Amino acid sequence: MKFQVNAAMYVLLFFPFLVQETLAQVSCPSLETLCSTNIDGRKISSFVRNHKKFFCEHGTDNYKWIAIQPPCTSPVISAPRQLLCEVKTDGSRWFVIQSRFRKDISFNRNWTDFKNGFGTPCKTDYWMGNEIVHQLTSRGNFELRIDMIFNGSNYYARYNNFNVDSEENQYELTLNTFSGNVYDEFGIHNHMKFSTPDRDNDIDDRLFCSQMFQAGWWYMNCHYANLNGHFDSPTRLKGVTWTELTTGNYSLSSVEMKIRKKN
Ligand SMILES: [Ca+2]
Repeated sequence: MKFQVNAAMYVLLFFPFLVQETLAQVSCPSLETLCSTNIDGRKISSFVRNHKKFFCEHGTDNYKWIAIQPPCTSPVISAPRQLLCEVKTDGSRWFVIQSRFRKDISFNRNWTDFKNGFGTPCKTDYWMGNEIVHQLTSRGNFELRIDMIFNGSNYYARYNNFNVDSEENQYELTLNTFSGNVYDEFGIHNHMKFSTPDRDNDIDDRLFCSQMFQAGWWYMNCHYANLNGHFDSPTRLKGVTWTELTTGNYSLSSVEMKIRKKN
């Protein structure tokens, strides 16, 4: 009798968790809220609570990033992979789409690499991938924030609307409604298509900006912001530039681009 009572209590206590786990394995909840978390990054949303996560330390002051491997594939995540969330800045909940401060991997890559993404969250510099950014930003209204460090000072640029169109439309960029503590050097890239060293989508028939600067980016003819450039390149305009800060001659110390679904 005692055994039966204990067994019944066990089922009552743990059945909801069993159901939750089972559902998580067979369904794929909305990924737009994947990065939802509190400010210190320790309590993450119910969606990811039981799934693989890796905390990335940021100095000694708690965590800044969490890498999360979603439990399922979907049109947004077509293959199992880790994604990077930023959980410290301005209310957190950011998907990191570009992270460059380790300076350990090249951004001189082809269309397929930029489409699928490259780098390992928490371990190397990182490009989330144009396809997943397109899939995410086609599922709601997203904002973009760019955080930069130059000469020891912090700068940011924010766009209240951010969208990347489909591959069929060459991952065309849409962004507007700027704010920040720098001059808006990226806004002029609005409506540019993405170019890589093996695909010329810039707006100048005489130039092949991606080959000239050996990076994938939304080049026009060619750039005012070159955030996928080469750190500390000796070649003018080839660096990781934000023209107002770096001119064409220097590189930012670090840059991070992140997006967040607006409520
Ligand atoms: Ca061209």
